[in-house]
Amino acid sequence: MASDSLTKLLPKDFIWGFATASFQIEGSTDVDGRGKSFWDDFSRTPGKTLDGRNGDVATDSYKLWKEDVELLAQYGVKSYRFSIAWSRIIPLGGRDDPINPKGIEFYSKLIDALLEKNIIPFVTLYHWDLPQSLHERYGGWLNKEEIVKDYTRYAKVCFEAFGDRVKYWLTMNEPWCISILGYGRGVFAPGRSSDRARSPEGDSSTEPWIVGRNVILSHASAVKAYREIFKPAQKGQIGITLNGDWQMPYDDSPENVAAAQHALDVAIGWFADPIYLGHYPPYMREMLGSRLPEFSEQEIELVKGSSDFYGMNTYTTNLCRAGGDDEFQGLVDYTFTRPDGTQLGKQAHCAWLQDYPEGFRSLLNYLWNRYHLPIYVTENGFAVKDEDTMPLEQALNDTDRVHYFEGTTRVLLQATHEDGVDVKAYFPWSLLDNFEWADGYVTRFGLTYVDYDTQKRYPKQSARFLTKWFKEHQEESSSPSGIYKRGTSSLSESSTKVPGTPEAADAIKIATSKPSKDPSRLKKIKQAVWKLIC
Ligand code: GBH
Repeated sequence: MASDSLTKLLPKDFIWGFATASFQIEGSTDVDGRGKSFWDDFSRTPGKTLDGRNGDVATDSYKLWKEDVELLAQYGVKSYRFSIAWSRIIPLGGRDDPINPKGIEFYSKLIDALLEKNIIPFVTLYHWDLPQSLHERYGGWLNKEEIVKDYTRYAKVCFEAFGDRVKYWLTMNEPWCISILGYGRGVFAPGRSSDRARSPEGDSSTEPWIVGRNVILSHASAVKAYREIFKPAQKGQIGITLNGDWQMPYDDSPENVAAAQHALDVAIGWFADPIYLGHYPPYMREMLGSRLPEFSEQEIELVKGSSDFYGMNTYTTNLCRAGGDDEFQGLVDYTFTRPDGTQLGKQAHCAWLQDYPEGFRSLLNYLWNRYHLPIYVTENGFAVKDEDTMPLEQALNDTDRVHYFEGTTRVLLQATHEDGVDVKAYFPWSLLDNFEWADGYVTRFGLTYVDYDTQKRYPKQSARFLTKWFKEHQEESSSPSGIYKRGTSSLSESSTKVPGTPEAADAIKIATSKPSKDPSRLKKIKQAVWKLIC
């Protein structure tokens, strides 16, 4: 049975690809009318990033995006998850502020180029880069009345501009991180915290929970707009993506078993329970009392059912022990050291990450059983210890990362075929080494190595592994698009060439490009398929 599931394939409509986020890759922070995001100055402030470096250049992808698309095509991905920088679209951010045509143009061209290569754009609207002016004007995420309206207008501008071609939307990336890391621990922009050594302002006991509520409402309001105004014609899917690692009891003691559930309630349930079940987890109220901001009846109606799928970002597993005073972990202590002194798995470069694929499988099962919705894994990845200081050759031979993905892909098959979990997508993080937030550039999560002196990209072994793995473990697409894509994948060892002529390839390009009013389009598509068959 077990070995059986490992030889079964993923269905042909399974989506896999690599993920990035705007501020982590784009650079060019002051060109073409982009307004400031609150990460711009935060990352330039001494002491906020480990290596003192900022997001001004990153992987220079605002300039090198064509190269990035080419790389994705070489990897043979079916999809690319990227995020839109709000302050490129609306430089000052607000609902009455002007739209920047250059910003629209940038993402529009990127989307077209992806579709041209038959790569599905999977778009995040907010991956942590709030327009600075909204933070200055009214406190950004702290201000419910303003932010919900401003975010909704921004989302609508994006649906309007890109929704003819984008069929997968994520409203927010990881609200726990937005709230806790930005307004509790104060390690991410805007860096607010009760710790006065860190921040002159902030209240870690109240602000994160207020921000969390406002992020949920903003998400839900944008989804309502999408469903009412755009979805009937555009027919896309929309949801939110949550971070959350598997939480395992340290041992069998009842208090540690309860602790693992408490950790899940605060890491995941805080957002997932209102969105999928219509209420906060009871433990949140037990822990926070009146500090937990309520939803009105009307608000909960808006929130409940506001995600078409479960968007899952996950990296590791924690062993949980009751105790400690960290509310952000549900008053639970985390460790990777088992009672017998052994480690859970291989240690990554960052302290919070070890390689434990069984936890990934348990989490998939937990989420499927609790929320009963298809799961899109929108992030999963590993940073090899000391990769940044290795010679290039050694860094490219990233065996620890390959091992990590061997594990997660194996359990992906097991969860699908043995456990019956409906997993629809898998996006390893990240296409490129990039700006790793408070870590600066010393922690590398890329499947592709970036030499920051030259901006040259080098595929790592892990990228080759994943390309090959999906080629071998997914049913072949019978659509012309699938055939077209296989032919363009030059990295794959056993690449089969597209049968047919250059005209056929051209015709398929037309067929797979964005729907136009061209009346002969259908005819061209038919011709394309015909030429391929013959
Ligand atoms: C993702 O978050 C992000 O979406 C992505 O932008 C980032 O590059 C990637 O991870 C790699 O880090 O010890 O309290 O500071 C991952 C979720 C949650 C993982 C917070 C690290 C540290 C918690 N993160 N966690 S704490």
